[in-house]
Amino acid sequence: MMKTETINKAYEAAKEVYALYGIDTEAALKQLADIELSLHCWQGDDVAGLESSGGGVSGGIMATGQFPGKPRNGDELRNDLDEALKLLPGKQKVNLHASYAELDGEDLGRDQYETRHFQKWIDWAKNKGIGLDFNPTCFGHELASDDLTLSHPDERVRRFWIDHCKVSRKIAADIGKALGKPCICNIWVPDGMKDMPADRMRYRKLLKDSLDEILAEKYDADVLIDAVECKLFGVGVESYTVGSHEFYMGYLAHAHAQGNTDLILTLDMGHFHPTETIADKISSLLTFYPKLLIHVSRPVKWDSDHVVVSDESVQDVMREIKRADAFDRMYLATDFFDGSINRISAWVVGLRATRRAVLAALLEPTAMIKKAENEKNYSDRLVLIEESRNLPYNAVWNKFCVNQGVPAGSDYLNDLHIYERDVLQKRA
Ligand code: RNT
Ligand code: ZN
Repeated sequence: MMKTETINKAYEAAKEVYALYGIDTEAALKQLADIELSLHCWQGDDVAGLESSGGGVSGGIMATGQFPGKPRNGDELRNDLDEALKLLPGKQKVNLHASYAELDGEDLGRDQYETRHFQKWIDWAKNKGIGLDFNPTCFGHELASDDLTLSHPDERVRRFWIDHCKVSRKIAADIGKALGKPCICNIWVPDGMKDMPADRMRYRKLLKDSLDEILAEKYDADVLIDAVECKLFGVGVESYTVGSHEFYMGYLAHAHAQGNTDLILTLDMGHFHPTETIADKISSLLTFYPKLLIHVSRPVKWDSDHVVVSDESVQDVMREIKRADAFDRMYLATDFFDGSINRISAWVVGLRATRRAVLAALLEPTAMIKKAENEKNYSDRLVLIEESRNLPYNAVWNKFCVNQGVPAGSDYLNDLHIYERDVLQKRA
């Protein structure tokens, strides 16, 4: 266990160093406490969902691993979320998928889901004073087995998914109303093809028509924010993705021109070429659109959705947001799934890494670096960028944990071990 006294001493020293760079660590701690991260529920059960039939992944995404103690119902999943949330400093929301509906034996299709099927989630969130986000689930279903949903040429299949997305928006809006916080409803469809399509255009036109219909109904931005998530490829759908980056860039321009100016784009860190990062895209999008949703993830050689750690790509994304002074224009949501380790540890590591990267960015002496650039002092700029990456932000992070009443450093391991022994192992 780290002693609070040690943490405080290290913090005071760090504070002095940062002051030399014109950075007020107290202000950064305050700002960090207010930044909301949306914790994805689907890490908790390898994207299985709570429906009695179907569920699970398909459409190019995959969760692997057999770590014992996977939750068997909504109550166990919420219990696990409670445990993770206890170990996370700062504000969190929880991000749901439609496949986490609790139908209690009712035999309904996803196109017939209603808000009442999420009542337990709403009550749970209300009780905790947190917001919820939402996603239609256009995968893990027999009608998604062609890897085509909103762009399916069969009108019956396409209709099913259109209706599913429509009810999802309605549910999301009700959630936003019930919790007094806008619910982000993010549409991602897996649609694509394993091998070279002969008619790329056809599916893209169908996807556009489907989205037009889905998004036609207006909801108040106080309760619902719609987002669309682009992608490059998935396993089994390597040759063609209908909803590519260019497709959704175009769609966004189209929607905004039609007056749907609340629609936002989702950039998932794993959805581009393996050497391409999303950091550079942020300022481009913010030049034209007021807000942006980011799926914080860690692709390992492909969109593998590994648990987020403090690597260069996450740091880069957060630095770009800081440099654009845009944390208030950003919705930050995590998106990864690893069933090979304690699933609660995955949440805690990933969310803490994300928030720590936000902190490191807030502490960057951006004004100094920009000044060097404005004066065309590019060597000074490089020196400052390099030094600022190695400033003692972790001492400030530990102080943040103490302030927020959660274990600092890796001290939360003990809590995880106890929960694993007392809860997870008993689920066998
Ligand atoms: C898939 C997308 C999408 C999903 C979740 C489950 O590649 O990233 O966001 O991971 O909706
Ligand atoms: Zn994603």
